[in-house]
Amino acid sequence: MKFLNASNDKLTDTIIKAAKSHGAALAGIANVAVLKHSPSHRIYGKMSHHAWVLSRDRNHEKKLGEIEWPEGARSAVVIAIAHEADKPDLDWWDGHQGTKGNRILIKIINTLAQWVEQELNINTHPLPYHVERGGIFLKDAAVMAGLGCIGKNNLLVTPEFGPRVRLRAMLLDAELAPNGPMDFNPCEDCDAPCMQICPRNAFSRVICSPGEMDIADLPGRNGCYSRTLCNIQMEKDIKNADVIKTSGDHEPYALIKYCRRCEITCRAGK
Ligand code: B12
Repeated sequence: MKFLNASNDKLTDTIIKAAKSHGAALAGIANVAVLKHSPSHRIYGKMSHHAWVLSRDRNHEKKLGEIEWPEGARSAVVIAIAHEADKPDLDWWDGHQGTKGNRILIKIINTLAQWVEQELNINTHPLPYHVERGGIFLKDAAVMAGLGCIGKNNLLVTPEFGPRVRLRAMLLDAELAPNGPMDFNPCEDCDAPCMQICPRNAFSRVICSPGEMDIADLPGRNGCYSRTLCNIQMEKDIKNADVIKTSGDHEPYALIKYCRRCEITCRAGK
C-alpha cells in the first residue's frame, strides 16, 4: 500500500497507468457528483419507459429511471478498448455470454479493481453493462473522464480510435482528480456520413427538444437520434444471425453481428 498518502492527481495518474498495464487502450477518471447530473443521467428519469431498450432477462432489474449510486462512491474509472473495423469479431455476440470485446473489458475491470483494493486500499464497485442492472451511462462518464466527445452519431468519439471503442467502468470510494471533459470536436466541419449511412434513418428528424426535456445535450447532440428506429435494425440483425453448429454436444448458437454503420463510417481516428 505504498501509495497511501499520494495526492489526488498522483492517484489519478497511478490508476490510469495501472488500467493501461491491465490492457485498457484508454482510461480516465470522472467525478461522481458531476456525473450524477450529466445529460443521460438526467434524461433517464424523464423518458417514458416504453422507449427503453432493456436487457432480455428482466430478473436482476433495478427500478427503471433511477440509478442507485453506491453510498461511498466519489469517482468513476472509465476504460475503453479499441474495436477497429478490421477486427469485427470483437463485437459479435457469440453465444458465450456477450462479445469477445466485452469479456476482455470485464477481465480488465475486475483485475484492476483487485489491484486498486490491494495496492491503494480504496473500495471499488465494478459496474455491469446494463443500466437497469446497476450500471451507469458509459458515454457520458467517458466524456467526463476525458476520453472524447459525443459525436453527431450519438457515440463517444475518441481522437485515437474515433467511435470504434467499447467502454466499461467501476466506481471508487475516493475523490480523485477528474481528467475531462476534453476540448475535442471532430464533427464541427464534418458532413456527417455517419448520419446519412443509417439504414433506419435514425438521425433523420429531431424527436425531442431541449425545451421539452429541459436538457441542452440530447441524443445525437440535438435530439435527432431515434433509439426506437435504431433498435429495429438491432432486432433485424438478431433475426439475420448465422446459426453456428459446434462439434460435440454443444447447442448450436446464434452469431449476431450488429449494424455499427454509424460507427465504422466515422472518419475520426482513421
Ligand atoms: C441501451 C443501449 C443501446 C440501445 C439504445 C441506445 C441509445 N443511445 O438510446 C440500442 C440497442 C438502440 C443501442 C444501439 C447501439 N449501441 Co448501445 N448501448 C446502450 C447502453 C446499454 C445504454 C445507452 C443509453 O440508453 N443511453 C441513454 C440515452 C438516453 O442516451 P443517448 O442516446 O446516449 O443520448 C445522450 C448522449 O448523447 C448525451 N450527450 C449528448 N451531447 C452530450 C455532451 C456532453 C458533454 C455529455 C456529457 C453528454 C452528451 O446526452 C444524451 C441524453 O440527453 C450503453 C451502455 C451504457 N451502460 O451506457 C450501450 C452503448 C452506448 N452502445 C454502444 C454501441 C457500440 C451501440 C451500437 C453501435 C451497436 C450497433 N448497433 O452496432 C448502436 C449505436 C447507437 C447510436 N448511434 O447511439 C457502445 C457505444 C460505444 C461508443 N463509442 O460510444 C456502448 C457504450 C456500450 C459499450 N460497452 O461500449 N444501444
